[in-house]
Formats: sequence, structure tokens, C-alpha cells
Amino acid sequence: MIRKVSVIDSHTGGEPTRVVIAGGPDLGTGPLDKRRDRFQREFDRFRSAIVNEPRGSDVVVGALLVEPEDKSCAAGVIFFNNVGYLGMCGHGTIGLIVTLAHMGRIQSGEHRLETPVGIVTATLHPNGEVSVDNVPGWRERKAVTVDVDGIGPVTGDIAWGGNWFFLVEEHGQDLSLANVEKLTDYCWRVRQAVNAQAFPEVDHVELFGPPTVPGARSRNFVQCPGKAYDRSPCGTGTSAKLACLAADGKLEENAPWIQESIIGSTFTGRFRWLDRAAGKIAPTITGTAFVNAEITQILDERDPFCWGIRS
Ligand code: PYC
Repeated sequence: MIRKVSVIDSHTGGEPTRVVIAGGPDLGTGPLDKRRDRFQREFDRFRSAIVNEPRGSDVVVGALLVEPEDKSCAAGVIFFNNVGYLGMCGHGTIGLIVTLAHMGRIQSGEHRLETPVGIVTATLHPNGEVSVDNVPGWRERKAVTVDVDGIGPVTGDIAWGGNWFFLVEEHGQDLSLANVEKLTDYCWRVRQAVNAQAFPEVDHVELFGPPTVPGARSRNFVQCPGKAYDRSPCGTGTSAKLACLAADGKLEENAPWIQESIIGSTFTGRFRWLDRAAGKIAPTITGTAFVNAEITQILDERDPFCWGIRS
């Protein structure tokens, strides 16, 4: 009736990551995308129990540590959130690396990690920063205009950075924390319009505006699939942005792009061309994370909210 689950919490630029280090479901072996599908099919209530209220909140991203299939990897990881599963997660990977170091499982240096969308390499630097060599990114479509309910036409790019993003520059919105409710409503409407009219898979909407911290090139607001906004600049979102900048010739290979989040935290992004003609890049995202809790969660079947409050 009672199950104990060990988790370690961290935050990356303000965005929380909860790594499940023991007590998670046994997903067997095999490719991580298949194990993620099994997680979803057979153990989805575990996902909800770990990240949703009353133990978590809409903003928590979970990371289930699993044995990698490729033994050159330090770990396998499946990221999840309040409503489902993420292909990759940049802030979560930075949080995971700092968590593995906190556990004494890794030292400074390069570490390969298996995810459902491919292998990524993360470098833990001696100063505590983490650089993630993300999966390849590209812009799928440029300047897609959708008709948004209650707003009118909105134009953005669709790009892959480990998740699918709709990236909007011209939105007329005030990108400030005081305006989060309005931004949330705006992005949700945009997402619905994009998925209804243009591309049935976009899971994140990303708005860009002028930076406010020294050195940053841009500030963003990123809405995640469960409607929460990313407190960090979003690793996969910054990767998608790099793909668009590269495609437009607005950023040189290896040049730094400092992306500021809606709360003023930053990631530094860089890219290398993988295939210039096809617009494919290898993005690298650098940021910092801090461990802030080691927790034993108790899942008591007698508790009516044992498996989380699901919306
Ligand atoms: O950093 O890639 C990211 C991310 C995705 C969703 C929340 N954070």
C-alpha cells in the first residue's frame, strides 16, 4: 500500500527539475522512445504523482533515471511534466548533470546521456557550469501565419530543438513577469491555432523581445505543453531559436547567443553547422543549476490524491 520514491530537486535558472533516483517504475530494457511509450501506457499515474500537486506543481519537470541501452552513456533519462512527456529537456539535462555530480556519480568532464530523441553530450565544467550538446535542430517552416481566435493573424517560425516550437517575434506583448497571465492566454490561443491550422505537433510557444540583462541578445517567454511557463530560457527553445538565427544568417557558427528568460536568468547558446544546405545545426546550451532538496516521497494508496491532482 505504501511506496517510497527518492527524488532530488534542483533548479536551472529558476526552472525546477525533479530527478527520480529510486522507486520509479521498471520499464525494462530497449530503446528509450519505446520505454517512454511504456511509461505512458502503463505507469502514467506515477508521472502525475511525482510532478503534480500535492507533491509538486504545474511547473515541475520530472526526470526518470534509467539504465542506458548504450553503455557509453552515464545514464538514460525520460523527462516528463504535468501533462505528459518531453522529447528532450535542456534545463532538465543541466539539472540532471548537477544532480549526478551531487550524488557522486560523475565528476567534471563529458558525459553522454540517452534520451527518447537521441543521445546528448553534457559537459560539467570545473566552475559548475554545464554545457549540453543537444540533438540536431532545424527550422521546419519560416513565417507561418495563423489566424488566432480573439487576436487575429500571428506569424512565427516552426523549429525543432528537441521539442517543437512556434517562435514569434512580432506579438505586441509586454514580456514582463507582471504580464504572465496575459502572456499565458496569448500563447495558449496561438498554440491552438497553430496546431489546428498549420502543424499538429507544436508543443511549445516562444515569444521574443528586447533583453534587460547586460550581454543578453534577447528575452523570451516560453509556454510549455501543460500551460506552465519556463522560468529558464528553455534549452530546447534556445536550440530552436539558434536554428532560426542560423537559417537567417543572423548568427555566425560558434558565436555566443545569450538568451534571457522571463525572470532574467540566462543560457548561452552556440551552434555548429551539421548540414548547411539542409539548415541542420548542432546546438550547445550552457547554464547552471543548483540542487535544493533530497526528498523521500511517500505514495500511500489510501490517500485519494496519491497519484496527483490531474487537470
Ligand atoms: O529547457 O528544454 C528545456 C525545457 C523544456 C520544457 C521546460 N524546459
